[in-house]
Amino acid sequence: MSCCPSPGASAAQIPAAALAGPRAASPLPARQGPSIERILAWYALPFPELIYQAQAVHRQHFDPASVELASLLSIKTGGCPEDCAYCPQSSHYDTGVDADKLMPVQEVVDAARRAQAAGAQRFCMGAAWRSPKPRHMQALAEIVRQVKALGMQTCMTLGMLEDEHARALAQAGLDYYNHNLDTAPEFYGRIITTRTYQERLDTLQRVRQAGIRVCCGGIVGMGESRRERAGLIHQLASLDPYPESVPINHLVRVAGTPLAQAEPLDPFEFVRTIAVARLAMPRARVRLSAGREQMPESLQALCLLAGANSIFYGDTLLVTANPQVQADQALLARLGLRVDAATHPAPEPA
Ligand code: SAM
Ligand code: DTB
Ligand code: SF4
Repeated sequence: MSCCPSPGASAAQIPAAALAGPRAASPLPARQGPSIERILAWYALPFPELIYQAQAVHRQHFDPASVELASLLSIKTGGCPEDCAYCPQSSHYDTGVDADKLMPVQEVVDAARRAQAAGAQRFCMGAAWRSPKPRHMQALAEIVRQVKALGMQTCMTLGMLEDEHARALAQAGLDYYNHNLDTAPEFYGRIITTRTYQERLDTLQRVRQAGIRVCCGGIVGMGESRRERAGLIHQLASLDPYPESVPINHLVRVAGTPLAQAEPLDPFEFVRTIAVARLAMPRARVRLSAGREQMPESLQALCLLAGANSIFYGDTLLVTANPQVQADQALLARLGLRVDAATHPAPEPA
């Protein structure tokens, strides 16, 4: 990954097509997490001081030598009606990803078994939908039951959910639902025009009400400013309670998407974002998510030092490449990191 001199990359640096939408007013957060000013002050700390503070908080809640491994599978690929400017699976862009149907239950369970045999503790299943249809729910519930029966933690990301969909997934035993806020409210309309920030918040609330743990994070490197990165962390930390699992994705620039030529983010700004997420959400699992394939191992190690304690593990993410399993095993061994039996983060105190 190359380095760009300005940590506060401005929206003017990304292609005009990706900047077509309006900037929206911020929705009111449900609870007051750290203020944007507080978060910006963390971002502005000297790098060693920021890493020290993030490490100290990390160690209060987690063993710093323990990392969680989650494998991903795209159970329904491509042809998505949403226009997310970063996404290779949107039908709005010509990225060479073909649209497919929902995978048969048995194929998904076989893939989960292989991921478990390779060492994954959690199996995350993604579908390129705006939202699942009622006719999909029986197969989805069966997938959750069978993957869980293997002894793996289960996570799904299927787009927006109705109450009854969330309840059906909860009843099947789904451990986590991934639904990202992706960026700050005021930048959202520049990236996605086919849904609103409020719709994302509504689904997150339905997931919580159904009793499913929340996995919610975002993407950096889309041309947002530092204040907008801080705005994302503020929104996440203001969810009530904040998510148990927070994926921080680095944009994977995919040819054919409006963000294919986005200005690269300063790598240290990415590490700062991980550290700030750790400080703002001390008990969450902070997940070093998309973008590792494009990062040197030294940068990944810095992210783990800054408070990340989970990675996506397996040769592909959903449709783009991830580091090879053997390379990750070797990296964990070189860093002296362990993979323990899966646990869920302790709930945030009231
Ligand atoms: N369709 C569902 C949704 O959007 O919620 C689930 C699948 S979607 C691919 C899950 C997440 O993947 C997105 O919210 C985004 O954060 C991440 N993602 C997608 N494309 C990416 C890219 N090119 N680089 C980094 N992260 C990406
Ligand atoms: C998340 O926040 N990142 C994962 C998972 N949740 C579903 C997806 C990353 C996708 C990266 C691009 C791709 O391969 O499609
Ligand atoms: Fe569809 Fe999800 Fe991709 Fe957006 S991120 S285009 S909703 S698959």
